[in-house]
Amino acid sequence: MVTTKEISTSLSASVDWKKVREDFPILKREVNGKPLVYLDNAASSQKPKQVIDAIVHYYSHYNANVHRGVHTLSQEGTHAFEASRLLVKEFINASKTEEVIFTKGTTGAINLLAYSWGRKYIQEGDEILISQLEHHSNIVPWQMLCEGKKATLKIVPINEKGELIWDKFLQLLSDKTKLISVAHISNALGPVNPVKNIIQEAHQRNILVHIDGAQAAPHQKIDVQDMDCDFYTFSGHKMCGPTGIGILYGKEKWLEEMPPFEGGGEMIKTVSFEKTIYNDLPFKFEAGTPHIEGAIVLGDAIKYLTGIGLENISKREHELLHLATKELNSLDGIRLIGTAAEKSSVLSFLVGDIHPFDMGTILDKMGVAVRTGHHCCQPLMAWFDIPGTVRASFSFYNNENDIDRLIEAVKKAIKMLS
Ligand code: 7TS
Repeated sequence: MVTTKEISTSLSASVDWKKVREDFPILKREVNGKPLVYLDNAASSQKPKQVIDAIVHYYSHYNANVHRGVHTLSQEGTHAFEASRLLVKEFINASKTEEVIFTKGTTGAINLLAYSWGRKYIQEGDEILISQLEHHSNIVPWQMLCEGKKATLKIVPINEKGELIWDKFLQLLSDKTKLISVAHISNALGPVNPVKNIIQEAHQRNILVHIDGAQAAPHQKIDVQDMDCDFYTFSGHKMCGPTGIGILYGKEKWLEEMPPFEGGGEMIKTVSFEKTIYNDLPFKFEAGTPHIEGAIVLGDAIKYLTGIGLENISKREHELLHLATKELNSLDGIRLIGTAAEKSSVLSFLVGDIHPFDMGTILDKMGVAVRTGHHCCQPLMAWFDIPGTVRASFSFYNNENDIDRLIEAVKKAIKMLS
């Protein structure tokens, strides 16, 4: 099998971004009579033809259930499914494939964690620490857990730039803190959190750390061993893969101790009415027929991304972010929300008192797709005391022309709405 390392090193350092863009058929379509400018990558990425072809190939050649058939199709499917798990393991530098659990997505993975780990380890009076920046997926499962357990959810505050306030974070750590669960990168504003420092501080106090990597895995090299996080979660659909598939990474020692989340086929070794013996990792957490196509094709998405190189992707997206920030800032009345020193390719903004929905609707009429609203971060919007933002989020397949089109559309919208 080809490993991600081999793919990365076989490529030259310089990337032909024009050619890369050609891989995305959807970028050739028109919206409202204008060529599409897709700047909603933080919500979901587009898919290259290599990924689309892999879906067709799976259903045309070896569609069958996995881990249960002696027949050739099932064996081929099982092989591809487990080969993809190996690719994920390499992609995040986990130490074992047993530490890689296929889930429905980041939301599914966090719910698994809250339900399984949380129910076992959280007791009355314990505290779980999240931040003001979190996506609802990294708030509500912990709220539900705390409610049931009479535990407390504590919130790390942020400053005006959207950065975590380090001193306040340290002050919130106590003997009662059992888990810290924070985003690697904020989806609404783009700041990159100092996750390595957070993990170091937490581990000195025997606190476990979950990192929500939904917005980081598509954009930068992830190394869970170097980071030393206890759990890491992310979604396939944000990184050129299919929807409905995601990953829970967990250190083996924690996953071993955790009880299963869902019961059913696949997660058992033997079942009798007297006693059921659960399966080994990772299958203990994968009850029922999995999203086979999703898991396999996530492997193809990983091959695609590592083929370009995560360092190259990161660099390109930063170039686009800097250019767009500069251009947007030159317009009158622009208020950027989230100006952290270290940022990912997300640009959230408001213009005067124009409502984000009105701006988004006009941009769409001009073929420019952005997200508007609270971005599933209502507590964050409440902190800034705003109804939401207009969010342009960039991917490596965007280009300078997309930025020109965004700026032109925002200018027109300002004229129409002011
Ligand atoms: N965590 C973060 C940081 C996210 O950005 C998202 C999705 C999730 C969790 C949930 O991921 P899912 O794949 O399980 O849905 N973020 C967004 C967004 O910014 N716009 O739409 C979805």
